[in-house]
Amino acid sequence: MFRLLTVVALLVAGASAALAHDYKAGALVIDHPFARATAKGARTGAAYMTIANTGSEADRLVGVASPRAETVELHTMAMDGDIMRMRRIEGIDLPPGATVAMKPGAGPHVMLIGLKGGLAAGESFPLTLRFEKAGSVAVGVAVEKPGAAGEQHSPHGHSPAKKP
Ligand SMILES: [Cu+2]
Repeated sequence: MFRLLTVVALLVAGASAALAHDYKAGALVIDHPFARATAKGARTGAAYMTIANTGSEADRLVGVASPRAETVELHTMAMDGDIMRMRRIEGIDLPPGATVAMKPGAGPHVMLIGLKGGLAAGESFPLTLRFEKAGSVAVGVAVEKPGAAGEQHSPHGHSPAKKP
């Protein structure tokens, strides 16, 4: 009985390790890059991940690229009165010891503009992150089912009129 339980525990641990994929680049640990599935043929999507700087020197995420979209940008979202707006940012600071969480609904994220086909749950696509000190890191972004209403990234648009 004890042996059986051990095997089950190992299987469960193995499964969650496969889902929670992470990548290391120098002192940076990039955990679980993911995106939410979009409508078929959607032109925009967003990717999220957690980046921890375990070193003693500051680094900065300064670029993102993917063959999956025509343009990939770093964005942030912030409340402007009652309206959630997003804007492009040049980089994301990673102070020593800091963990920056990109997650749906608020704050920084990777914006995919001009998606080549929508994002389907279960697929995975390549994303390259460029850091000032750690250099370029290739990660795989796992596409997950759309979240509960209100957690989805889609409501904010990218109307050209709002661009500076
Ligand atoms: Cu965005």
